[in-house]
Amino acid sequence: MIKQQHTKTSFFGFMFLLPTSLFALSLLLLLAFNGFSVFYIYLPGYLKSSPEPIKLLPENLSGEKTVTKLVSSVMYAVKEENPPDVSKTHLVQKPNVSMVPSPRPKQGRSTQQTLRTLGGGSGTKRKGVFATKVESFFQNSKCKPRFFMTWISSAESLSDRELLAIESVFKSHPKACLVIVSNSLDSKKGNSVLKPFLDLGFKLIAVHPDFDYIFNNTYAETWFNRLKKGNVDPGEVSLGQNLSNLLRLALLYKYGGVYIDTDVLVLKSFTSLRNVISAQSIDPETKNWSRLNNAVLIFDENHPLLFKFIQEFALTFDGNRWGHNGPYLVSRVVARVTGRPGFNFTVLPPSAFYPVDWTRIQSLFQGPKNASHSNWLKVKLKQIRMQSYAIHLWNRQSKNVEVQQGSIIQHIVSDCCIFCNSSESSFKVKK
Ligand SMILES: *[C@@H]1O[C@H](CO)[C@@H](O)[C@H](O)[C@H]1NC(C)=O
Ligand SMILES: *[C@@H]1O[C@H](CO)[C@@H](O)[C@H](O)[C@H]1NC(C)=O
Ligand SMILES: *[C@@H]1O[C@H](CO)[C@@H](O)[C@H](O)[C@H]1NC(C)=O
Ligand SMILES: *[C@@H]1O[C@H](CO)[C@@H](O)[C@H](O)[C@H]1NC(C)=O
Ligand SMILES: *[C@@H]1O[C@H](CO)[C@@H](O)[C@H](O)[C@H]1NC(C)=O
Ligand SMILES: *[C@@H]1O[C@H](CO)[C@@H](O)[C@H](O)[C@H]1NC(C)=O
Ligand SMILES: *[C@@H]1O[C@H](CO)[C@@H](O)[C@H](O)[C@H]1NC(C)=O
Ligand SMILES: CC(=O)N[C@H]1CO[C@H](CO)[C@@H](O)[C@@H]1O
Repeated sequence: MIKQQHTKTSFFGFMFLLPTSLFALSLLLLLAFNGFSVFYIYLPGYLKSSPEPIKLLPENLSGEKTVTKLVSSVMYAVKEENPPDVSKTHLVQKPNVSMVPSPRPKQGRSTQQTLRTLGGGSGTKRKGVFATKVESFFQNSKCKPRFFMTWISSAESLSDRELLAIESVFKSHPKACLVIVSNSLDSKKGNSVLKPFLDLGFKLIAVHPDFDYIFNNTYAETWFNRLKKGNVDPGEVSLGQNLSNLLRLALLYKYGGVYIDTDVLVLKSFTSLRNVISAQSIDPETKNWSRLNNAVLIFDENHPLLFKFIQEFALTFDGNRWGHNGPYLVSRVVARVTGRPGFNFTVLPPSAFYPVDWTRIQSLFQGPKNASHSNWLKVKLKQIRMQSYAIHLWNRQSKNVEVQQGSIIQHIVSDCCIFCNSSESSFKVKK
């Protein structure tokens, strides 16, 4: 019903733009359509996409009749929480610069400093390098699909965990191209870290970000210029993290492809997924999603939803509120555009990328405690293997947790590793 109304309204809106003769014709057309009680009309160049922006999961997750009805409509309660540890971090380490709001001039300076650390400073000598590198990489590599990661910490802090995430991308997508947007890895040290992958013929590069280029001609540019001038209060939260939230959106908007966080393990091919974002949690009663997450995003270039995300980021940035520019941002925007024509995307159920909630992620690392627990582990593992395309490890909650013998994660690690001898050691299996 709602769908129909929306379409109808838009159709009427459209008609008022027409000359009268056409208007009359359109009315006739509309009447004819009404006869069939169908309002699903394609107007070339206007209603380009389906008037059903949020579809259900398009297919069987690998053969099982699982996730059927999931996200039929949207939960508008996109309430923000306080900074537990839920998150997002991993990508970015807090730059060693205080971002606490302070007198203007000083703040401007520390922003500059941070931007330099992040590789987005005003350095002109790299002008054009990013564009050239990325474009020739894509041209020469004939790849499907394109993956993007960002790494804004030091090369030394890239651990076996992140390497395993990279392995998992190629294990499921041997023909993929992976662009790691990173200041620190676009270096000698970085090359040596990535060499084992190149030696096996996988296609990946690490490249220094050029924010001016990546954000060019988007709302991100406006925001970024204000930030550089010291006119954005970066707030207390790490600027790097927030830039990472924006960077992923702008990269996908520009190039299209898959963005994944470095604490996500890919479990199976994404090639059947297009224009998707996934719920992180659903409301147990209504079954509507209650929160989306931005750790995995798959979108075509210039997708209108990405445009909205970037716009929202620029207009509502608040560096003092946890998650406001990340998971909450995508949740807010999707809630708002749901039901509007012109957006064509799918909200996947949590099982797609977030099969285990951050509050329970540690259970993946536990070995069997007794017979019934052992049984539970088996069922859960089977479920993840069947239903999930990827698994977000919520590094902040799990990075120091030991992997016990017989745990789910131990099996998953061996499913998705390429250099299996070394990866497993990073997950410190307790014998
Ligand atoms: C919506 O997107 C799907 C792929 O996700 C595509 O097959 C379909 O043609 C699109 N529909 C419209 C109306 O653009
Ligand atoms: C799901 O997959 C099974 C086995 O591949 C198939 O028999 C079934 O028809 C599929 N269901 C849907 C809804 O596609
Ligand atoms: C939740 O979904 C139901 C239908 O499943 C819908 O009627 C309801 O409006 C939705 N609630 C919210 C808050 O979106
Ligand atoms: C980080 O900042 C602290 C305090 O400002 C300083 O003591 C420390 O040396 C800095 N570390 C690095 C790596 O710059
Ligand atoms: C931004 O795009 C314009 C064209 O719209 C181009 O002239 C300009 O050089 C671009 N700037 C950067 C930094 O890439
Ligand atoms: C088995 O182990 C689980 C997890 O530690 C525990 O919650 C459960 O109570 C145990 N069950 C029995 C029968 O001991
Ligand atoms: C892991 O395997 C690679 C080759 O697959 C080998 O070069 C390397 O030495 C091995 N590392 C360990 C710790 O066994
Ligand atoms: C406003 C906002 O979302 N700031 C975020 C910047 O990044 C940190 C780390 O993810 C978040 O905690 C903040 O919420």
